[in-house]
Amino acid sequence: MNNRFWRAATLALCMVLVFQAGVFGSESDQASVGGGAAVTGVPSGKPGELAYIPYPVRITVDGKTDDWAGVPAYTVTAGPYVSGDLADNGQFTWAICADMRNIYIRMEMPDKKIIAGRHGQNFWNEDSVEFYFNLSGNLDATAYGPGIVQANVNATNIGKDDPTGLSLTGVRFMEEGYDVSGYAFEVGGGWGVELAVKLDNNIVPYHGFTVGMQFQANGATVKDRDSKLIWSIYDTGDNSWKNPRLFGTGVFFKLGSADVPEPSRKNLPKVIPRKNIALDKLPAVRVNQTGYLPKAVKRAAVVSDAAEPLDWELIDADGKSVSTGKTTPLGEDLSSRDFLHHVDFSSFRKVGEGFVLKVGDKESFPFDIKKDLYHVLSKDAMRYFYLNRAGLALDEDLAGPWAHEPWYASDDSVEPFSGPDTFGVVWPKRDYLLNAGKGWFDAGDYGKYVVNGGISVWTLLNLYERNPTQYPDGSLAIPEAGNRVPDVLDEARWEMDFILGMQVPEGHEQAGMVHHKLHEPVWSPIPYKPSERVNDRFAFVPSTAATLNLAASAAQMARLVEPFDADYSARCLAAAERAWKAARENPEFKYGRIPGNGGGNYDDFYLEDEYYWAATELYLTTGKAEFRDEIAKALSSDKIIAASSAPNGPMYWGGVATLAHLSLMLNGDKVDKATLAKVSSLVLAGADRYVAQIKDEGYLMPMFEYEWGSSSSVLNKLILMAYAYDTTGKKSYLDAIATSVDYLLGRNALCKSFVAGYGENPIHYPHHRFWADDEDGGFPPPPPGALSGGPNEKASDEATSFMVQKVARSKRYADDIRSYSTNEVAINWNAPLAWVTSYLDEQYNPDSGIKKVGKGSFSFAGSAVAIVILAIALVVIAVAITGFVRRRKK
Ligand SMILES: [Ca+2]
Ligand SMILES: [Ca+2]
Ligand SMILES: [Ca+2]
Ligand SMILES: [Ca+2]
Repeated sequence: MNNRFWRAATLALCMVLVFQAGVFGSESDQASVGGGAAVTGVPSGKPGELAYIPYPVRITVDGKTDDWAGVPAYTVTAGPYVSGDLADNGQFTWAICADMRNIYIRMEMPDKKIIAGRHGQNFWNEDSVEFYFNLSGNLDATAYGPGIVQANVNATNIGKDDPTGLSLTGVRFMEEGYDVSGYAFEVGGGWGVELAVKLDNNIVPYHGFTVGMQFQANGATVKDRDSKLIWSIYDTGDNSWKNPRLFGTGVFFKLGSADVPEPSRKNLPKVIPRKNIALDKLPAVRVNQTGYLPKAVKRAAVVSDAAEPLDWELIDADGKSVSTGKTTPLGEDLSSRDFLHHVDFSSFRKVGEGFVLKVGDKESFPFDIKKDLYHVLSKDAMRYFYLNRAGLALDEDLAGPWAHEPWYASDDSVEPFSGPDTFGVVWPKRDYLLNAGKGWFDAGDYGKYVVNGGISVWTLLNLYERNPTQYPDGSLAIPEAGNRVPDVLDEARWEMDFILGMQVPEGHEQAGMVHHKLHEPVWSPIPYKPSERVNDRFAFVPSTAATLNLAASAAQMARLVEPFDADYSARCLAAAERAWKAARENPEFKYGRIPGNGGGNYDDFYLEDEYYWAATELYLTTGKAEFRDEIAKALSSDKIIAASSAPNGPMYWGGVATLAHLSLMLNGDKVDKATLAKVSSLVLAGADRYVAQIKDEGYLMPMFEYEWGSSSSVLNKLILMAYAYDTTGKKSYLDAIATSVDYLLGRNALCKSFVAGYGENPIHYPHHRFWADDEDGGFPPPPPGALSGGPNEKASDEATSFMVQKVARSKRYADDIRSYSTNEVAINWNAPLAWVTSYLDEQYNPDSGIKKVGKGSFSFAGSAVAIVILAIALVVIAVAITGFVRRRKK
């Protein structure tokens, strides 16, 4: 006999019998269940919004539920994430009643594997149930205070025989002195609790007494919580633990009353539906949801386990079939575990809107085919930086809904950290303040980090150095539009000024070194709006890595800004040379972790690449032999040589050798032939490796591991391919870039556009402290053009860690503000997005006003020249032959 079947069947029967009212919506008054003691006549409330609390009801708290007959019960299956199996943490049922001294609660949850006692005090992360009350009388309260509590009871309480000995956690639970007693017990196929919550002496139930209340269940089916069920429909994002206004409403109902009291709560929260769409409701035909470029490669992926090729059909906005063909079956894609087919409709080159790709009865989201596909997207990607500027009031006319007061303007006079760090090391007081205002907030937090600023500045400046016609003055919506300086230089300068401000001033110990980072000693909550001035933000210990980042990026800036602002250029170069000297004198300051909280570490213990990068930028700007020798030395190192074809990507904030290669390639006229040939061959080898990686991924982009920030690792690989295309003119590089961007914009295992505001199913809830999409709280949605870090096979936050056991690696992602490990945004990720989309705009949008550069752009001109030469040659031959014939005729 199948034991599991009988357990499930028994459970189902129990649920129907005992919880009939709840399962069927408690529509009617309660029928008598099980004899004369049953409760009757309790009015039905509104599912997820309002429930009546019958009293007085005689409940014996003994872990047996026969005394609950007739008390309405409610079944909850909704929540921000669900296990998908109703018999395994996929639902729970709750019931409530009271007498004059206690509120009684009963909660039960089907559960195939009880996981409890494995997460310390983090009961929320395992099988547990939660109840919440707001008995304060102020049901509009948006924060916890007297009379408002949350309590969590986990499954470790099963079998305890002392009802006063329950383990509980919660919010304000201890402060309120809540007296909760009861039992947890196993029931067929699951477990439950019967609890008494003793009423405060000040609270006496009366007919119509209105309270806030909430019931939730956490389910762990493998290890950590992977199911979160919530009764109140006002709480769609699991925020009741911080905002009691999201509770539902409870109204006490005196048994036997003829009238149904109205709740006194009138000001109900707005129900804000989550914008997430479940994967099984998304199209099986996966396309770039923004669209395709008319002349670029156009590929789609189709989830189907059909062994044979399928017919595909491209339908235009009028419903007309404009192109047809057969799919290519791929079989199983190992990263997603999806069975896939590919569609190639590259030969269709007509411009239009609202195309749909149909394969059998499956359809894609609608998409466009247009030349300027990336024109606005690339500018939005650039705008990310303006919208994250620190110390600046973002005006409504430029920033729209993302406008705000200046934040952390106090960074313009910030103290170096002193005193004990979290490791107990005491750092000495430094007698200077730093002017480290400006800069961009790094990511989802408000920290500013020199080593992540360095690569981000480099990426924007490199975009400009490669093609100075990109982002001329007036092209971006920034305050510096109209100052005669190209806007991309203005934007990069905002961060450069912060980096310069982090340098230890002359006349102090370690002068010329650069402080590693700047943030508060504790993480700020999320969401969170900072204030203008604070006194608990510090510049943490100088590091050699940060110092070399300044040397590199300031030298690069000096070279590019020189025609527009010679003074600033000189200032940057002087700072860069000071930094170089200081790094040479202080090579072993490899810190990052100080103070141990409040911000990311960004620690880097391998610095050969940083020396190489700094020497390169300094050499290209100054031409000094000292730096040229450093370049030659670095290029004999195996690690430097391997960097530009590292399987996870050619560069990141701690691996910067490839930045130097690319700067050298762009400035080939300043570099000796052998060096240029060497770095070019390294870059081409990397590009070839990454193009080859595309074949291994069913969703067609270069990926090795789905690392933290996998979206950016794809984009950095595409920058290498762009250099390869510029150098060789080989179309396969350009095709690889275009098709890989399709992955980021929706042709992926999640059918998700990882760029906010682009596509039918874009990211909505990035990990960002301001873009929390909570109108009530004054937090705007993410701005268009913000890139999510994307799937992370080592997903490690509260919203995703369970996926490591349960979900294929390219699907370990949650569009959830809590998911810093899969859904954060960051300056060093948006910078390559701006770079690559600007590149595609340059290549494919002749109307952009941007000049094409690189060999690829000369292919047409080149072939025109060839045709002319060939024509001349033919004429010469013809003339010669004619002459020969004539001579023969003579
Ligand atoms: Ca009982
Ligand atoms: Ca479980
Ligand atoms: Ca400008
Ligand atoms: Ca490094």
